Amino acid sequence: MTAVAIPGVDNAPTTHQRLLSWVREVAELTTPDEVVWVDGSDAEWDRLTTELVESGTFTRLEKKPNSFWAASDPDDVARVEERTFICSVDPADAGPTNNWMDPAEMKSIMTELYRGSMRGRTMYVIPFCMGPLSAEKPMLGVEITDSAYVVTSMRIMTRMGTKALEKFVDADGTERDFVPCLHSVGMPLEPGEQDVPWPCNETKYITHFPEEREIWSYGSGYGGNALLGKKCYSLRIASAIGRDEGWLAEHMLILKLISPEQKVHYVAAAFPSACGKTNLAMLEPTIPGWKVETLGDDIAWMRFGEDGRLYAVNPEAGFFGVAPGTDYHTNPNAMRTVERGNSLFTNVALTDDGDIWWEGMGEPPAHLTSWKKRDWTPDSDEPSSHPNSRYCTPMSQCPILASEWDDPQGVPISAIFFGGRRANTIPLVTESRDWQHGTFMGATLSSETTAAAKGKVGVVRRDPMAMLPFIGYHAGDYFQHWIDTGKRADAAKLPKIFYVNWFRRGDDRKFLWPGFGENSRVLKWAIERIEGTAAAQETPIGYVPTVDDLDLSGLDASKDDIEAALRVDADEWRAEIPMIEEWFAKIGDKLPTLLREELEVLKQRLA
Ligand code: SAT
Ligand code: MN
Repeated sequence: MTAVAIPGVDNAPTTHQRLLSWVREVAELTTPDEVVWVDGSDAEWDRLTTELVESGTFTRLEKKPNSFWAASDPDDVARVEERTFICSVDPADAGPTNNWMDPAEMKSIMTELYRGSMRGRTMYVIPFCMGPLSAEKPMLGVEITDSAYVVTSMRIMTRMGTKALEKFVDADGTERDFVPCLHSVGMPLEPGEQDVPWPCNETKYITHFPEEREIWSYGSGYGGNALLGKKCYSLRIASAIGRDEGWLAEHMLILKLISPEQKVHYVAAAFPSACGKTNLAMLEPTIPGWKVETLGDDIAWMRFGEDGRLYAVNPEAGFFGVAPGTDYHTNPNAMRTVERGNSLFTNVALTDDGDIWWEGMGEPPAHLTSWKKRDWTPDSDEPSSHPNSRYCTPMSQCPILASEWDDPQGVPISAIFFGGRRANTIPLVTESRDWQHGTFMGATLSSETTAAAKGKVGVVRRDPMAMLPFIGYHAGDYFQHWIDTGKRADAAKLPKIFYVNWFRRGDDRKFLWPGFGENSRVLKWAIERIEGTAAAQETPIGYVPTVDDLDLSGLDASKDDIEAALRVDADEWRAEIPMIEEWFAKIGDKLPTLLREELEVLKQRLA
């Protein structure tokens, strides 16, 4: 092919040959007007945000420093799971929980979509690193995108630009591996054509090539579809890398819990999208003397340390949190984080004086501009903000950020929580008997669907380890990998696994447990179980506290409600069995025998 003269393509600030040739190849395919190598500087941020204001994508907020409001296309508001593919060479490696297409076939379809797709636009090259830059083996990636919104979001969510690019070539000149992430909104501009505020395409593909460790995304500008360091790299591709290298990439927050005696425990917790991970990560305990610090709100990479304990690192550098429902009561620390500015808000409402507002933030102002860019008043019959609207804000601004957050070693995990959103059956908290039983709990985790993905909300589905849309390979192999992980360590050093449900409802449909800061009572009990100082009852499903085992001092809630939240109802559980069986049948032959045995044990205990 004859080289085309695309301005900027040769201004590469690196000698990394594979990167250079990939960038040139993509530029020749997508034919942008120019190529910009992203450096991550303040000057670049100022230039891009100014351009985004001029193009109508961003509105600068008067009331928050260096912060912007964006409203997406109304059809581009969440992850598109039905358009997400794992293109492994062998379909069996994608398993029953992923969409699969032959990689060569997918590449030929997408190559045609990408052909000329950046015409009239700038192609940005974003070098980034997931996890600390000082890691012995930094986890590198490069996102090529034609969206400046993606560049500014990636600047908040990842360690990127020059400081990441410096890691691409070793001191001795060795070129490091990186994950190529190609993204186009799929809306080329003809000469003179006016751009729209939120370019995207009706046709969408979010595609992963696990063997090549590559990501191709087309047609969406939104969150997990477009910020490819997040779910695509740090969960789908990283889970496949973790399987091969013996570690875990999980959809988990990481928090540091400090007791009144200054004892420290680190907890990782997996919940499906939009089930309160960020709130738990930044929780303000209601029990005196206890403190929580935050290390991450969405993703944890866990590897064994030299001492045989499991250490967690958060690969991200920002929070991409669900806005509605977040306020000074439910999550004061998230509010304080965004108050400091330097944040992006997508699909929330805009106030007349240049601030943001969303449902759950107290009394609504008399007039707002809704996420659909329409006039909105408290009488409007639609919410002002999309239920999956998001704030994107730097972790470094979090007032309770743990000092270890950038430590490449990570932090040793004492407890893993699995949780879902269930109106019935699942008690407030259950402790597993051992790692294998905990793996069973995770593998059978269920939750009602939320607005974080397109589709019906409120349907109970199995969401193993809260990873259903994020496991980058066969779910049966993934469960086996969890079991094997437990076998690689001394049982006493493994984190203890708990199953929680903050969302159980009473007969009146009201939540039985107050949640939020009161969840510290459950954390405290879990830690005391680990330390051997709290009691529990053995039940068919595991160890469950009684009302007397939990520290409920000063809690303003009815004892009956707490009892109902803790109840193990054998009938409800017996009704759960066929659903678990159906789920296991879906996993098929690769379901680990040990999990089938766990199900048999549960059935016997319930009989
Ligand atoms: O859209 S994201 O995947 O980035 C957020 C989420 O669903 O958890
Ligand atoms: Mn998430």
